Amino acid sequence: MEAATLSRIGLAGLAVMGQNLALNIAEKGFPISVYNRTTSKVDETLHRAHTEGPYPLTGHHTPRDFILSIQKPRSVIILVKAGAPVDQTIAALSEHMDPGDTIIDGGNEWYENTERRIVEANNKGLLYLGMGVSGGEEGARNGPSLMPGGSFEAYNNIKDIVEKVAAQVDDGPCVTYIGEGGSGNFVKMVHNGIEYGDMQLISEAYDVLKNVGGLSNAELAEIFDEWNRGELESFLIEITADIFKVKDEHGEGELVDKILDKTGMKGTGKWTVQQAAELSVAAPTIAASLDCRYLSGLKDERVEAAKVLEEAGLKEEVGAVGTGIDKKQLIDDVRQALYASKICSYAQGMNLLRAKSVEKNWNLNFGELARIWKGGCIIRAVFLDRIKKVYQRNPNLASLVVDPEFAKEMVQRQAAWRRVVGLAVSAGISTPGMCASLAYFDTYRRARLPVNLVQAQRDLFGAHTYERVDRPGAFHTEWTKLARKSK
Ligand code: 2AM
Repeated sequence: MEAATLSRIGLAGLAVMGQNLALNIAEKGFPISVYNRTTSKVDETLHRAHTEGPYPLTGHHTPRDFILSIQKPRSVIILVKAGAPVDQTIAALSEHMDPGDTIIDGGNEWYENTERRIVEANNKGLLYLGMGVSGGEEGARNGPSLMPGGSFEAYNNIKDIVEKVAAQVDDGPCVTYIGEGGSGNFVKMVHNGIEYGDMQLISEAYDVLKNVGGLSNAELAEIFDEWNRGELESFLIEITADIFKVKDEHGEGELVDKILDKTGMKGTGKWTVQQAAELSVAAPTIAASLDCRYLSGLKDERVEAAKVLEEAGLKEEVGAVGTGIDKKQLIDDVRQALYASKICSYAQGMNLLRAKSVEKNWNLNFGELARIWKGGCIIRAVFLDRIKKVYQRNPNLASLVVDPEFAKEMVQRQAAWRRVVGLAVSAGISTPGMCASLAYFDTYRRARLPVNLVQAQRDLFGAHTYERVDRPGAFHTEWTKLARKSK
């Protein structure tokens, strides 16, 4: 084959994300070779490249043909199911690759798997990147947010491609070299954890507005549209407004009311919470969103619990709380509660990233992370530009909560935030995300917490010792003896 006919890059794994990313790359003018274990998907992709294009895309039915069709040093993106399929695909492809070639895993992979594969690839002279890809099907096709980590040399080999393929915002393409090792996967994992938090907080805002405020779907659509023109402007608020507008084609009313209240999930949110615990970082809003997904899964138990507790005399307080409510005020309060809760959730996510960056020496640039999340990805939002600027001003900021501008916004919103949470508690409408954010705020901002008592208890039953506020050293007290003696 003549050099001129070789592709610039290859992509293996042509499920939804793979197909769309391949077409995006081809559309940007980079000749690409594609491959999939089941060859019908190769032909499907070829067909799309022809009808949506024509774009410079060639299809290959064997790993060998596929690899040999790419110009050296080769860069091959793989987008197959995380876990064993990635190892199997690497084994099938790397057999035909040469030293200096690169494998880029674009799946939602556990970061330690990437770190293992980096070592395995290096042993064969291959370079490796673990690249988080966010934006779903639409993002992959028209501009995702990309989080590549691993070999810097490998990143430089594909920099021109990923910078064209990624979503474009006012301050550049939504891609940057994240750092070494599995940092790209880790950052994508935390992005997903933050996404869980955002979605949970939005669903709570919906719950309060619907069940305490009595808002109809039409009113909710209007409010979310309005919110999307202000400080909450974001992809998730925008799509939420759209969801409320869709009628049910099988019956009366809107489709949203017919959807079973049971959430699916694929695991990145759970990993985020596990990592937070592992690193001793508090991430209560993200944890609350995960717990809520678990509880939602117990649909049958919940239906039963509702019955049992009603028989036990539990009365719904929603009606009582909802009467005489000032709708306009409630809507404005919920908007403010949502915004303040969101700041706390992002503070948790960023602090988790910082803890990991310190542990692994990744040297993560938080301003850059916020910047590449401004477009393409699911959490994209105007508010991320603010976070970017905050970290540019002060890369060592202890928490978003204490950035002077965010601090002022939280203080301005705290009365509304407390009203919404208080109202929800009285009405028996659970708002675990908003409550977790508020408790996080109230715990973090207090110079003195009641854990002096916890320390005393630990010292009493386990002689764990305690420190004093007024003198240095570790102290132990014979609490029981002294207490009984003084009686
Ligand atoms: P398939 O079409 O041949 O099933 C999402 O499932 C993507 O991962 C698909 O492209 C799928 O290929 C691929 N995939 C899943 N398991 C795989 C494996 N063990 N080896 C290669 N590709 C795999």
